Amino acid sequence: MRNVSEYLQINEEVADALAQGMAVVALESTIIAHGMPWPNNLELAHQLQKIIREQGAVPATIAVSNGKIQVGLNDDGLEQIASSPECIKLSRRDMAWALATKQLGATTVATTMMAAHFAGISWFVTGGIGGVHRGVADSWDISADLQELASTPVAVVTAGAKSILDIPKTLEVLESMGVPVLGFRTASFPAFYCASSGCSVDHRVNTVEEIVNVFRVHQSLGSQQGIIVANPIPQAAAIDASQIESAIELALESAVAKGISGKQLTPFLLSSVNEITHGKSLQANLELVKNNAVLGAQCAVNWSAR
Ligand code: PSU
Ligand code: MN
Repeated sequence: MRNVSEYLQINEEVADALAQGMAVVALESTIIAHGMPWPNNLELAHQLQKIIREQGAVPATIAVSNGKIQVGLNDDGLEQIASSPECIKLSRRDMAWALATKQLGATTVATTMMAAHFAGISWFVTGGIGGVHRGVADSWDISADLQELASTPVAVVTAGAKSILDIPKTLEVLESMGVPVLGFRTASFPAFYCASSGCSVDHRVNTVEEIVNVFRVHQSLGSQQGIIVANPIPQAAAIDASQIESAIELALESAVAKGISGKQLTPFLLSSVNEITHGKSLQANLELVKNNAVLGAQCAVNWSAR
């Protein structure tokens, strides 16, 4: 019954690179479609591809269209995702429906991991992962990203998680599910806009070689989990913790007042925080993703060289 290839469209450049064992880096599209405003989103999408190429790897931005999981968007594909209001945010539960009914959809961390694994791509660069939301006891809102990290062996390079989430609970779930959380040159789990959340990572790693070795051993053990490579935002781009905390509090209050929940919540909070900080958070967001693209590409290149 299983026939993934029927629903997978890998572009020629990515397919060639994979066939030759060259470095490939997956990129998600929800960050473009629902995480950032136009036209910054399209500009970032292009910049990420350029950064990854400069490091010697091939970028593969992932999305859904025409009944296929597209692995490796070209310029037209990127523009369509960045500019189409009808583009749907797809988590794992949405994938079969979106493919069967030929929706235009953007992939989250969960579905980008899923697609990368289908395609044979081991490295994935994003901004922030989803996690356990604040107020989880009432809402039961836990991102499907965590379940995917528990069951799909792809390495995810991230600037941690935003404090729109309950970071201690997010880390507890990752521990329960056996997902290694590595801090790149830090012992603290980064909080997206801030270099530190005040929570510890499991293990600090200081070099690309160390990251790659850990993931290699992880795979040798037959582990089904992904791993998290937590890469703090560069200091020059970071936002003061108290400033971002008050913006997040306001955004959360506004979400409650407007009755926003479920899959709309994360995009709503992102755009509210952007408004409240007068675009400062967007600037930080752009810088941290680019920083992750450099590290993710370096890991992929090292991974493929051996
Ligand atoms: N966190 C961010 N920026 C984002 C997202 C999360 O700082 O763009 C996106 C990612 O695509 C992530 C998704 O996988 O939101 C999680 O959404 P949810 O909480 O609905 O699972
Ligand atoms: Mn959710």
